[in-house]
Amino acid sequence: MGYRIAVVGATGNVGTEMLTILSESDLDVEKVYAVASRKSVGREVSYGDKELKCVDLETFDFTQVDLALMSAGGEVSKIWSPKIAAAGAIVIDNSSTWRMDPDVPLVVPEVNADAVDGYKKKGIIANPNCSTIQMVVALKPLHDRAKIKRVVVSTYQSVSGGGKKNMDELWLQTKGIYSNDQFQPVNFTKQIAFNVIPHIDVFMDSGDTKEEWKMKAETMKILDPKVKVSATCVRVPTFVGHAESINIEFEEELSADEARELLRISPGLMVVDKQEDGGYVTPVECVGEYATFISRIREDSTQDNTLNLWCVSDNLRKGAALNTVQIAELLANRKLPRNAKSKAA
Ligand code: 11C
Repeated sequence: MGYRIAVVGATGNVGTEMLTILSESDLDVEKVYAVASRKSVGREVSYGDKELKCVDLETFDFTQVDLALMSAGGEVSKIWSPKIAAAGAIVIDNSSTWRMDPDVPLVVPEVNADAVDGYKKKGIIANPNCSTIQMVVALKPLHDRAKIKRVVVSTYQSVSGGGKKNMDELWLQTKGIYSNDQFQPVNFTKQIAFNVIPHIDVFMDSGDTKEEWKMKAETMKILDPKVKVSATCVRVPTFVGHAESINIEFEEELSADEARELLRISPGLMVVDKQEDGGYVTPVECVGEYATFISRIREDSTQDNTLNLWCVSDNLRKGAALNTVQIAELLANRKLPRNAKSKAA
């Protein structure tokens, strides 16, 4: 008997990717439910070559599923994740609501798989922020080899990180500029078409934005609390795929050549690093891919034991839906039992 899975927020950017990746996964799946808010009830979403009709979050009986993959936003998660866990299903939550809760594990399978067992405390597992996930997958093998002291990262984040409405705004604004139609910023604080904006999420008292704070706090929770992270997060006018320029200072010496070989053999990573025209990966090439791509690995000649690299990943896949499904696979590999509260357990 396979697992019964609810995808909550099934019509969103991440929910639709979750359904696609689930349909491609080796996970033993018995039944998938597409769960959404009342306004989307009856709407059809694709699950592989099948169509699923969305059912209502408010009335869905979560005792009939073993896992709930949540991507319905922070406010929904705050209310619903504990309710779903109380119904006996394990929640894998894509919002930021539970990430810093000490009783909720924050998991990237390539980095801290064993942390997943922490789900037993609250029945909730948190999926990290997209920009954190791709960075920690890249940092992990380097940290294991040469101990990272400090990371300075600048991001180039696509508009899909903010949902479909942000993708629409980039599209309409780009067209509008060509056709002399005015299109004022709505979801962004400034024009995003043909521009870059150094502001993602709200400002905090420190002067960092919350996106920048997440990159620090989440990296410390997932990788190592001793690693220092300084981040500048920037929205750029690409639709899908986040890129990051990462400067990494180590305690021990690590050459670019050795780092390249380590990254090449590490899970979840693909190194494309030819020092020639086009010998690196850009966001458009990572769309729809599972890997996190690493390019431009080189020594930073201004400081001892320091490397620079370029990291690109599909923010809707490894940054969200894929990581969530990988956590589900991790649980299945650890023989997660079916929901004990289910009538058909
Ligand atoms: C962005 N990283 O690109 C954000 C989206 O905490 O899960 C994901 C926000 C989060 O806008």
